[in-house]
Amino acid sequence: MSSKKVIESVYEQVLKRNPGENEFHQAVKEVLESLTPVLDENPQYIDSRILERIVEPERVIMFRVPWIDDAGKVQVNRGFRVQFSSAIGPYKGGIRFHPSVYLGIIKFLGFEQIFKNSLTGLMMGGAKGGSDFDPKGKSNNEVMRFCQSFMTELCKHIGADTDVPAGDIGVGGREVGYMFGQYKRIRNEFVGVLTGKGLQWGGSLVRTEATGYGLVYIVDELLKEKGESFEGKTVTVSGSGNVAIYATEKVQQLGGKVVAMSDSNGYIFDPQGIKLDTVKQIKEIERKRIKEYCSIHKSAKYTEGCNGIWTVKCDIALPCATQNELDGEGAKALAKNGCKVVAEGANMPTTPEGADILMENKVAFLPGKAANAGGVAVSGLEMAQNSQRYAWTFERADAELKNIMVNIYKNISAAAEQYGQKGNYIVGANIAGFVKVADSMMAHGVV
Ligand code: NDP
Ligand code: 2IT
Repeated sequence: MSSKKVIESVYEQVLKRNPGENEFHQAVKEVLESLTPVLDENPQYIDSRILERIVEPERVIMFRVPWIDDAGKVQVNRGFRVQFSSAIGPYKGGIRFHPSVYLGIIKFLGFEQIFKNSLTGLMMGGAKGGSDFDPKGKSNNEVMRFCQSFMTELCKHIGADTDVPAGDIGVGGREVGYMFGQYKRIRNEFVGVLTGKGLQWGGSLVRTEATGYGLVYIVDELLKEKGESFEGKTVTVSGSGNVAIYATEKVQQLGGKVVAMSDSNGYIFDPQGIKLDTVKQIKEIERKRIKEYCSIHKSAKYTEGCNGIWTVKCDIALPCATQNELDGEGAKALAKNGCKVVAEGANMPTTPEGADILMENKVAFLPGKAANAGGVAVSGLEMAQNSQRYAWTFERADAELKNIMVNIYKNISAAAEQYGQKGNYIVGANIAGFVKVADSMMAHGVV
């Protein structure tokens, strides 16, 4: 069978076996479509059914998470951990708490994580977990009780050399702390079983900033190649969570001006440049809505609806909120307004149509599995520090992060060029991420 036919048949099987999991279908399709030239050159991957195996998670765990709210009522959520691939290291990937979470979202994220983790050059397999629990509006005690119940089941399936979760949407330092505490209590082990830990108990410096900083480092490398820099550039950043905040911080440090940010309700536009301390206060400390910014800074305007952010004129756009937030319409608006670079801080924030439109309009497009790999990369460095029972300085962790992001840029550029698609970083990232995993699977036999 030709490579193209193999890919079509694997994709059809994925649709049939995973009905209704649209985000998973979307993520698989994008990766498979990039791989034709690799399969042409490596028929051994076809013979060994690497594609058929790589789209099937090694293990899917789904469980009940019962907990008691502040009113004394019993609540029931659903928990997930999808252990997708351990070909190049222990399973590794974040945990998402958001009401939209269902199996299809966790599978898409776990699948992407395989290739992202491979791109970091560190020994980490791919996984993702989460729950349809909504942390918004919950008290600290409710969040703690939920995290304890979630970890009471999850702790049977993870371990420092087996599977190491971390944060994602709705899971930050607070939630990692509660989950770590419960793991330690049940298993009677003080080990690096989660990353993104507090600095006093095994966390790594730079992990909080890593995804956002890494995103800006890789864009900076791309700009350098064009003889440019962030200096004087206008930037829009969607979202106002962990990734968005630290992407904004690094853009500002490098001389760029971030003029817009958002949350799931709407976006703020501040032509004088976003005052990040205010955003940190509202989002990290008070856990309130981004709209509040405008009552403090009169130069800013709030618009209801988060998709409108793509109509703001900018040189560089960094989608850092959630999947499929940048669609065809948004991509057209960006291109029309002269945007030159889009780099994904979130996982799969651009729809396939959006990505096509951006590339047709010669907008440089860096996909999430390369551009947001800085977070998991520093998670890998946290694991290394935990193994050494030693903590690196901020400068050392930051320098390692920068080095990893520069290497990712070089590797995805080289892979795109090698397979005749110079400048197509989607293809470059998928191929560069895939080959290492596929070769490892070949070496391990049929497992
Ligand atoms: P946070 O929970 O800290 O922030 C999420 C932000 O995105 C919030 O501003 C939130 O708004 C917004 N958002 C979430 N869901 C939606 C939605 N359905 N529609 C519109 N806006 C939404 O999460 P992170 O910053 O950690 O994660 C952001 C993205 O980055 C995700 O795609 C995540 O998978 C990805 N990522 C995260 C990494 C990390 O290390 N944390 C690493 C690599 C990727 P609101 O407050 O209104 O919900
Ligand atoms: O999507 C991601 O890469 C993350 N949420 C971070 C995963 C991690 O293990 O640090």
